[in-house]
Amino acid sequence: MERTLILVKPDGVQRGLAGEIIARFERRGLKLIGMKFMQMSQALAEEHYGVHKERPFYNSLVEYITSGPIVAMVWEGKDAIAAARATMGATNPVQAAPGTIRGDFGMEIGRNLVHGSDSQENAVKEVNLFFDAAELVAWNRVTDAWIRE
Ligand code: DAT
Ligand code: MG
Repeated sequence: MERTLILVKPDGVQRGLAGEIIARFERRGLKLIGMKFMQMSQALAEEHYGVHKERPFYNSLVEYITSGPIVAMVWEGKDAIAAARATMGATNPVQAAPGTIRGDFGMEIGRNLVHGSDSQENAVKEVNLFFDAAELVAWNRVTDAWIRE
């Protein structure tokens, strides 16, 4: 069972696409186990995007992600990380396939609407960075037998 951190980035919230984006993960069959509406601090953004610190786009990335409220979520399921990444689409929305979140709603890499963890190791780190254990809810979903064999 995997968990992945998903963020609706500030452009997604500002454009009124939070519900649409959340619905895509929900309809896919991933299970929501944590969610909060928040604005990221400078410190949280620097920690979250620490791997990109040396990249030329780092400052604008931190500025963008802290520029307004986001929706932070944890989604759970077998293969949750890869499934969520596929639902998001390629990092650059121009290259993202139609039918993906970025391919349907995005035009630029610096406004790509959504974040999703890219590996199990990073998922664990990112979930712990945004959520306390007590904020994650274990629950039985009655439709699971129709989503999972
Ligand atoms: P992803 O968000 O698909 O995991 P990433 O982890 O490589 O992509 O990069 C994090 C974010 O940084 C990405 O969502 C948008 C921004 N970014 C990545 N590469 C970029 C580039 N070449 N120019 C501008 N922004 C970039
Ligand atoms: Mg990434």
